[in-house]
Amino acid sequence: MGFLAQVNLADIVFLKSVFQLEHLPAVEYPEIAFAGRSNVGKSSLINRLVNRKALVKVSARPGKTQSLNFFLVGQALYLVDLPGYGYARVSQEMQARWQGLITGYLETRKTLRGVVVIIDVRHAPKPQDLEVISWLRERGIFFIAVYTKTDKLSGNELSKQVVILDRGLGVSASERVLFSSKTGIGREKLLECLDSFFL
Ligand SMILES: Nc1nc2c(ncn2[C@@H]2O[C@H](COP(=O)(O)OP(=O)(O)O)[C@@H](O)[C@H]2O)c(=O)[nH]1
Ligand SMILES: [Mg+2]
Repeated sequence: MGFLAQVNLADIVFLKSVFQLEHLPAVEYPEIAFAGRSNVGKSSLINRLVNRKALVKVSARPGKTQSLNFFLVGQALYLVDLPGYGYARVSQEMQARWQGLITGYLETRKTLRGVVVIIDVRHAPKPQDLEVISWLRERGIFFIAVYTKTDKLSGNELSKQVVILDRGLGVSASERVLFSSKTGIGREKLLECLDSFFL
């Protein structure tokens, strides 16, 4: 049985928001981080994963989460909601600061097991997503790509988009999961993939 199967996902509590690396919680539990462009559906995905409707605030206004948000799950695991990247309507200085916070965290965090990179399945491959995936690869950080909002496409459109994204992002079928926070499709598969972070 995998690590996650033994964790009570429904037992999730918000711990803290971190705006500076100095304020990270003590390294106590293994961690899974969630990254993605603003408004991609990151918060919705985390809520679906733990099957809670509104634990993580779902926002119609993008670019709001500027902090690393730590959630403690089953007294055994941290889920870390990273600030959304690529939100154009903040200053360059702000973007640089966010990026520093995210990369600083990902590069130094000893307890980080892996990163979930969330991508809107409807969109063309974005340079920033490619950048993040290459960056994680270069550093040997485990990741799984999640193509979310699949409920918004028909079967045909979906198959076409998946091929385009796989090619554009250089991701293989075993490195990504098709997901919908609305229907819950892909949840079990994603949990399996996350479990492989703990092998
Ligand atoms: N139809 C559909 N809508 C989604 C899905 N995931 C997120 N959304 C919607 O996309 C918007 C942004 O979601 P949110 O989780 O706040 O994105 P975040 O900014 O990345 O955390 C909200 O209006 C969500 O209801 C999904 O899988 N299917
Ligand atoms: Mg969010």
